[in-house]
Amino acid sequence: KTAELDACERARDEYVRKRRDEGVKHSADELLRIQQCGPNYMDVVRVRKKGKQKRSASSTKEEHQGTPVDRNDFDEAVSGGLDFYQQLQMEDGHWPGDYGGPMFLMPGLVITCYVTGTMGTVLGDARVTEMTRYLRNQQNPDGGYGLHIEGHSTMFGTVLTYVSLRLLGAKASDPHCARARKWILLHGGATLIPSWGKFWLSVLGCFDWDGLNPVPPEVWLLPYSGKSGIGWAHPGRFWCHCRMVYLPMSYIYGARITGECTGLVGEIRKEIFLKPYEEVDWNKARNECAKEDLYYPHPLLQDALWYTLYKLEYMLLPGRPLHFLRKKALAETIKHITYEDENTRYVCIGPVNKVMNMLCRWHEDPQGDAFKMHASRIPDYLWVAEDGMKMQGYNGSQCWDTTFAVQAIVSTGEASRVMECVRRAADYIESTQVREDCPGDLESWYRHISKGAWPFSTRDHGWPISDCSSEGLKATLALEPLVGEFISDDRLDDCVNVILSYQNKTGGWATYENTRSFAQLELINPAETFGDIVIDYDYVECSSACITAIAAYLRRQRGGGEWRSRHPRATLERALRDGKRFVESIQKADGSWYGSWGVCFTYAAWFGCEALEACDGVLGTDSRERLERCADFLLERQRPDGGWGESYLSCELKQYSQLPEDEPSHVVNTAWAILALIKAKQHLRDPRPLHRAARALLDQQLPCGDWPQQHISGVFNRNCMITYANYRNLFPLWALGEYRSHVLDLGGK
Ligand code: LAN
Repeated sequence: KTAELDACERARDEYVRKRRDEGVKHSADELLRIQQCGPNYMDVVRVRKKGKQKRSASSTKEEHQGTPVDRNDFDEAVSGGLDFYQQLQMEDGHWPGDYGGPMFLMPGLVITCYVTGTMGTVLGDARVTEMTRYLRNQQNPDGGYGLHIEGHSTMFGTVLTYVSLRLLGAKASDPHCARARKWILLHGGATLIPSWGKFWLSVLGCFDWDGLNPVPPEVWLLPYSGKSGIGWAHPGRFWCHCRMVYLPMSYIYGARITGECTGLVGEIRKEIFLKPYEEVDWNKARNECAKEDLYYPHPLLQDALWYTLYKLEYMLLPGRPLHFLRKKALAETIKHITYEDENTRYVCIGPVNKVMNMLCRWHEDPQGDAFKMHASRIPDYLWVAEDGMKMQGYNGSQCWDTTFAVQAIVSTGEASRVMECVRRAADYIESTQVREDCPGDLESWYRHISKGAWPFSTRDHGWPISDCSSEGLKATLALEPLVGEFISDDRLDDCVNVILSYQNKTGGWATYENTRSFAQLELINPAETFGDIVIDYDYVECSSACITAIAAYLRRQRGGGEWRSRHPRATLERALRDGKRFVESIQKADGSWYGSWGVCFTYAAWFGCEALEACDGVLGTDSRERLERCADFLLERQRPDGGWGESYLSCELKQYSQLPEDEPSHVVNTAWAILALIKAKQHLRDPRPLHRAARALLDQQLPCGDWPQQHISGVFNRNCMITYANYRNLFPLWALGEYRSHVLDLGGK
C-alpha cells in the first residue's frame, strides 16, 4: 500500500470515530474530504505513480488571462480522468453511482416495513444501522431536515425523518431525535406537514385519516375520453409519476390501510404534536401546511374541491349507500397496481409508488407471492455510501450514465485505448434496450409504446423515456465506428419510431409520454412541495436530446449510400424543423433556457445550444444569433477562477443564482458551460474564456484523476434535488475532450 492510501485510511477511521462519538453534521468541505476517503472510493483509487504531485493550482493572474493550457498538463489530465473513470465501471458495463438526495423517500419504506411487520426481514439489522447513520448525518444545524440533503429544514423532512429514526430504533431521548422534535414543535407541530406526509403518518396510525384531504380511488372510474369534458382530468392523463403515486395512494386511502397502534406508535403520537393526540383538530389540519414547505400553495379552487369530496367521502365508506362504488374503484385501482408491478418486475416506476404498491399487495394478501416479490426488489433502491444507507430517487441511473459515459469517452479521442471498457459499455446498452411493448391494449392501461426505447435505469424497470431513448441511440451510433454495428437497423428504427411518437403538437418532447392534457390541470396539484407535476410538459432537455438523436441518425444515413431506414428522410427532417421551432420558442430574451432536470441554466444552455447546432448542421439553417446570445448569457456569469458555479436555488427561483463567492466553481456546471460554448462556436469568436474554463477543470482535478464531489447537480419538480454522482467524472472528461478537438487542436480556430 502506498503512503497515500494509508493516509486515506487513517482519515477515514478518524471520521468514523468522530461520527460515532458526536454524530455531527458535516460541512461541505468535510463531506468532500470524507468522500475522498470513504470505502467506495478506497476500492477503486489506484494512486497514479507518476512521481508528480497534483498540478499546483495555476491561479496566478497571468495564467487566467486566457492563454491556452499547457498541452502536456492537458493531455495528462484527460488520460488520467479516463483511466480513473474506467475503473468505476461494473463488469456488466454500466457505471454505478449514488442516486440519493431526496429525504422523503426512505420514510415510506420504513413505515411500510413497520406496518407490514417486516422490519427484521425486509431490512434487517445491518441496513437498520446504516439507515440510522444516514439519517443522523443529514440533520441540519437547526435540528431539522430538508426536502433534500442540501435544503433548508422543512416539516415534511423533519417529521418523516424523526418518525423513521424512531421506527428504526432510536429512542426519543436520542440527541438527534430530541433536536428534531424540538424543531417540529417550534415550527407548529406535525399537523403542518404537507399532504404526502399526512398520508404516511395516517398509514402509520399517527394521523387521523380525517385530517387528510380525500384521495378518492373513484376518479379512476371517470370516462377517459376528452369528449366527455371531465375526461381531460382523468388520472390516466397525468404525468406518469403523478399518476403512479396517486394510484396506490388512492387505494390505500380508499381502503384506509392503517398499521396497528403499537406502543411505539402511541409514543410518537405524543411526541410530534403540540396538543395531545385526542385533542388535535383534524378538520383544521386538512388544509394546513408549514410555511417552510410551501412551494406550491393551494389555489382556492382546490379548497372548494377537497371540501366537496370530503363531504362525499362519508357516502363511500362501508355500510353507506355509495360503498359499492368504493368497492368497484378499489378493484379497478388494484388491477392497475398489479399491471405496474408485473411490467416492472416489481421494481416499479419510482421509489414512492414502489413502497405504496408493496403495501397494497400486502393488504391484498400478506402471505402472497406479490408481496414477497416486492420485498425482493427493495435492495434495488438502496445505496450505501460514506454517509450511510439511503433510499435512492430511482432504482439507479445506470443506463443514463452509461450513455453519457460512452459519449464522453468517445469525445476524448482515446476510446481505442480503453477498448475493453468500451465493449462492455456497448454490451450494457445493447442489453438494456426495451424490446417489446407492455402487454394488452396500451391505451386502456394508459401506457405509451416501449418497443425500441431505452429506460433511465435498467431493462427490468423498462419504462421508456424520450431522452433516455435518444441518448441510447446517440451512444450506439457513437460506438459503431469502434465496435461495429452491434444493434440491428430494425432495432434502431424501433427507437427512432419511439422518438417520433413522443413528439408533441408543439414540436417539443415531454418525458415518458405525450402531453395528454392542459397545463390548467396544475390547479389541482395537491402536493404543496412540488411544482409542475400533474401533466407531462415539453422540456428543452428532452427536446434537445430527441433532436440531436434524429440528427445523428440522419448523418449516419448520409454516410452509408442507400437509405437504410424504414422512416422516410422527409419525416425525420420535419420532426427536426418542428423541434427546432419549439426550442427557439422557449429560449428567453437573455439567451438562456431554464433547466428542469439539472442545475439549471448551465445545464439547459448545453441542451439548447446542442439542439440548434445540430439542426443547423442537418437542415442548413443559421442559428448564429441565438447561439451567440446564449454564449453571452454564460460569459456574463463566468467566475473569476474561470469556471461556473450555479446554485440549486436557480431551480426553485427560476433565476440564475451563483454559488457563494468564496466557494470554488462547480466542475459539472463548468463542463456544461464549456460544452454549450463550443456548440455556440465561442472559440471562433474569442477562445480565451474557453481556455480559462478548461484550466479551471484542470485545477480542480484530484491527483488520482477523479474530480471532487461538490454540490448536488440534479433536480425534479422544481424543488427537490437529486445526486448524480457520475456527473463529476463524465462531464469534465467530455468537456475536455470537446475542448481538445475543437479548440486546442485547431489552435482556437
Ligand atoms: C427522473 C430521472 C431522469 C430524468 C431525466 C431523464 C434526466 C430527464 O431528462 C427527464 C425526467 C427524468 C426521467 C426524471 C423524472 C422525475 C424522476 C423520475 C427523476 C428525477 C428521478 C426521480 C423523479 C421521481 C419523480 C421521484 C419520485 C418523486 C415524486 C414526486 C413522485
